Amino acid sequence: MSNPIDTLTPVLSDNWGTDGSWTLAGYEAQGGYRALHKALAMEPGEVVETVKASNLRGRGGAGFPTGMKWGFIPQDNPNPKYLVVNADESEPGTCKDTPLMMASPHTLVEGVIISAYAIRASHAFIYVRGEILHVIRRLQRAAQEAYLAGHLGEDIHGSGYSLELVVHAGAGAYICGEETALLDSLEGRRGQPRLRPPFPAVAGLYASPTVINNVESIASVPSIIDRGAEWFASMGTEKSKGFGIFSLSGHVANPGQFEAPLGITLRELIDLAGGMRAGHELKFWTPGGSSTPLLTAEHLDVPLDFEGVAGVGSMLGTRALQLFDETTCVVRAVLRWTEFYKHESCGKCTPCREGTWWLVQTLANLEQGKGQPSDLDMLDDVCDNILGRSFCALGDGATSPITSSIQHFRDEYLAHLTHGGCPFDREASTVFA
Ligand code: L3W
Ligand code: SF4
Repeated sequence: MSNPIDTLTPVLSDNWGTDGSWTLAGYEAQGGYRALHKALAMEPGEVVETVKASNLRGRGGAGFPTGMKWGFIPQDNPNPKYLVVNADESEPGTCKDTPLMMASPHTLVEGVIISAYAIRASHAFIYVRGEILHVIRRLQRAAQEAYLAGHLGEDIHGSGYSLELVVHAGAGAYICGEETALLDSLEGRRGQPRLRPPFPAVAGLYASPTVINNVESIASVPSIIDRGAEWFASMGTEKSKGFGIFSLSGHVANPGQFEAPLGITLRELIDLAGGMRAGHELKFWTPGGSSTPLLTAEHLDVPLDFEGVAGVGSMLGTRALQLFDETTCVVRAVLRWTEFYKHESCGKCTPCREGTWWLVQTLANLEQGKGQPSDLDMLDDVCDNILGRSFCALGDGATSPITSSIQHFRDEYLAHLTHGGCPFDREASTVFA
């Protein structure tokens, strides 16, 4: 039988756990900044073409082709061009960018310099979730080291290309992970989504052409430049190329991050994580955080790529795999997530602002034994009035756990009515207890 470890492709996580991996010396000892020198010897357009040829797709949830997004930057626009990294990781269950930035901040900094060079940006920003001060400090230190080594600043390594990098701390709002709310926040305003189009590539930060990419997307760029587009595209599946960091949390024996080719299955990943916790079985899971519809044990062999997960009615999202065993009450789990969306709703549009409030009231009533037989229809109806009618993806995401859990676990919802509340023993579950 093959060793499950053979399925791993440690590229971004290759130096995690090595001594001083977060220092410039530690990173350079492992070949760090080699790709930057290679990129600076190329024309910016060649760098864009290489990333396009690799078929790298955005790692922040939506999977939009990275090279294509860079290609949308209008180079004839006289305004400055900006690169912004979305490091506002806050989707429930998502914990891939934070360990990457802690263990190897220079992978991101090197990716930023190469990507900014490709789109001819003179300023780059890393917008970091405000609560993770330790990460902000580590990135600031890495940027400082990169300046001192001449990787950043004026005339980088005599190439004639100059770049300023700012590490910006957010203030702890989930909505600022939405790209246009992030831009408002970066400009010093309250973070609320903007109408798209125009997309940021045309009118983004300070109304100028702006590329916004997720941490993992940008961190993948140095390896693509160093090893080539073909190498990257040789991994993964037909339309979802390369590797990704899969975060496993919840009822698994060894939760953590596993870097593997896209298309790996949950069954293989559970194997890598040492199985479910002893004596228990998988009941439901999220493929990409709580904004992606729940799946069940029936979906253990679905290829975890953009197409495979969409084929069973969900989304790959951020590969935040949260696993729950049979001790977990799905209604309670969904209530907790919905409380999160209600709290984080920015209030700009009525369906999400009012709808998430109604969803929490209805779920809480069911969970506490005060539900009505009409509540399930009410939940479906409210979700129907949020989905596709909200201003941004937060509203849509709030409905995902509810509609998918009713689809897969209708009987469990009904049991809350007949039992007069939650029929589960909360002590038995270590999650959402
Ligand atoms: C130029 C066009 N650019 C699209 C760009 C657009 C954006 C990217 C993807 O949501 C999802 C969401 C969450 N010209 C363009 C264009 N673009 N058409 O492509 O855009 P889009 O609208 O497909 O997605 P999005 O708004 O970026 C992201 C889901 O990810 N998600 C959330 C993760 C949360 C985090 C976090 O914790 N920070 O990442 C998880 O599944 O629900 O559906 O750049 O500008 N014609
Ligand atoms: Fe704000 Fe929610 Fe509307 Fe998005 S969907 S703009 S988070 S109120």
